[in-house]
Amino acid sequence: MNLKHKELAAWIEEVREMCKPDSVHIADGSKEEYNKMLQIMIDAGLATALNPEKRPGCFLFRSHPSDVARVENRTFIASKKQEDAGPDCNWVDPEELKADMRKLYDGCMKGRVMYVIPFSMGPIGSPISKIGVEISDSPYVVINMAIMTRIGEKVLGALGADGEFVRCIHSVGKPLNDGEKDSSWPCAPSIDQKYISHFPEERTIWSYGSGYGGNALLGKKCFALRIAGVQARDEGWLAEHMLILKITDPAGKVYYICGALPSFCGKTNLAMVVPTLPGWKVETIGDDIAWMKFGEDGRLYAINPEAGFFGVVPGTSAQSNPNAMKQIERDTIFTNVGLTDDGDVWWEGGGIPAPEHLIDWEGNDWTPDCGRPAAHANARFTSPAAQCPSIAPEWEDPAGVPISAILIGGRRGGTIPLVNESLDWNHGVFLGSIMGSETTAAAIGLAAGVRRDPFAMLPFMGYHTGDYLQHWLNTGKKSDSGKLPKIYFVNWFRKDENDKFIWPGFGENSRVLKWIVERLSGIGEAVETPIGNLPAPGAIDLCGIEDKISEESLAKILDVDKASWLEEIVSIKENYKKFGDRLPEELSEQLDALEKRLS
Ligand code: GTP
Ligand code: SPV
Ligand code: MN
Repeated sequence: MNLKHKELAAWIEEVREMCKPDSVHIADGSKEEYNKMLQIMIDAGLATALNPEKRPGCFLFRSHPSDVARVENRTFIASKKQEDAGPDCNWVDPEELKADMRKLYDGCMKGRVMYVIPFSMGPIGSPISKIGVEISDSPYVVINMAIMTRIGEKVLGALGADGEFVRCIHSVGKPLNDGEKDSSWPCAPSIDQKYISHFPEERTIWSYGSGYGGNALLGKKCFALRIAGVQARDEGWLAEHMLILKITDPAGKVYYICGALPSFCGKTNLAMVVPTLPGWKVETIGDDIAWMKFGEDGRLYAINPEAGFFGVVPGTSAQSNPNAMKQIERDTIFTNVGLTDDGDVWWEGGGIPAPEHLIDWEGNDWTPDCGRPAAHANARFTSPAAQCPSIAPEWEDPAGVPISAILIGGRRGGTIPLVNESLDWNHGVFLGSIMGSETTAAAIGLAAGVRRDPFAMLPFMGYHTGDYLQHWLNTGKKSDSGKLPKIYFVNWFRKDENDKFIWPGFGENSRVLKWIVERLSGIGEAVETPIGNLPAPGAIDLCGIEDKISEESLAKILDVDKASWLEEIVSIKENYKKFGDRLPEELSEQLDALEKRLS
């Protein structure tokens, strides 16, 4: 391919000289290229083609057992000054980090092809979109990027001769000696040889040693959240870890809602939710990331910068997420699920009885009584958004969709009610700042317990969290309060004394969405409480699910327990300490006001 972009060509050459691959391939993004790469991986034993009669166009990969999720303690923000990285980022001096990584990159692609993947985050040509180029020695990354983003020639076209792009380097960190046979999932053997590094001032990402998910598909968390977060701060917009959904009420009125839920807390499920309430319809715009900018009318417009979904497989069933089940029937990549003897995939919680025998995610024989799960808890599907049955026709609208409400929430067994409407923008940002979640399988090596995860961004911060929260507060000053989205704090995960979820969740979450929409339109009833506006008794529609949840249980998860909230305040204060003098004043005022209202 002839590269018009001289800077891009020079950078490719520079990386080639450092990594010393056997050859270079610039991805054109064609279907032929995608198929050819899969064939190469099947022939090399890296991929398994599933039975085309069961799962046409589907493939299975098994990762190395050490390489199954994001590695947060190996994720670095190498800003020039340490204070700009703040308390939640692992800071390393950029020059030292580069020196260390250059040694690792030196010759790291020996025996491999170096793929150059031009990609667009967001529809090509949208004023909100941005371009990146990922250089990777992993053909798995190429085909996943082809699904998750828009890649290839059309992106080079949009980049022109001098367009701006984010430089992303990725290597699995396993050069091959002459004649050495590749393993089925090459990666660096130990966790401390893995690096997920960000150079925010240079808008550059260097990843080494992992081939999995957000560690390797650099358009996703690395670019669209950490680097774009810094760009958004500088340029006055928002890059957020949020799903985007479209909801239509029985009268035909449409609302767009974003939702910040931490990893493993229900974004993909909510984005594709099938309402159990007659007359209501939900369609999907995005399931993980939202980029939002003000339109000329003073409203916030969101795009989904991605083109595919990288969704959690275990637990996905016709019951929990029928749209995802349909979506992954074809043309989907599965990673770390079980392989049945008839060439299909199987996972726990799929609502399909376990077969008598299968090959588990580690490649071993598996039987239902063997005591090990068949699929890894963080097994994922990679599937084009366009084939999601609930995808909204306007999901690629370059102008984005106007957002009416923002949901925030996490996994909390106690204290946090099912839904809580913030009093105003600043109070909503305060609620975002105190969000937390109990530990999940989305990352390796986290301690059990609640961790505060402001706006679900804790693992995805590219700069100081105090400044980030200030950026949210500033955003609220840019428009009239009537035009800003209303912020709602939700929690599907309250548990009873037997450790069982009280709220039925999934499709029934539409009942909470209904109340939110009714609040937006002015007819929903609420009671004022010290923590915010909660649904009035009877305001959450339980019609038809009286057998799943009683009014009494609902009252329990809509209660404000003063003692628990006072404990919560102690823990929030403790957490706020880490922001030091970068804790926005508005937030300490909000905390004081909450404490006053509670006493
Ligand atoms: P990431 O892709 O890691 O960011 O996760 P996500 O936020 O997209 O979460 P996802 O929708 O994949 O759900 C994660 C887990 O939560 C799965 O095991 C789901 O079955 C479960 N889950 C999702 N929604 C609900 C709900 O409403 N109630 C309950 N109890 N579990 C849910
Ligand atoms: C998450 O952990 O939030 C994910 C998976 O969506 S990954 O892309 O690996 O970050
Ligand atoms: Mn998801």
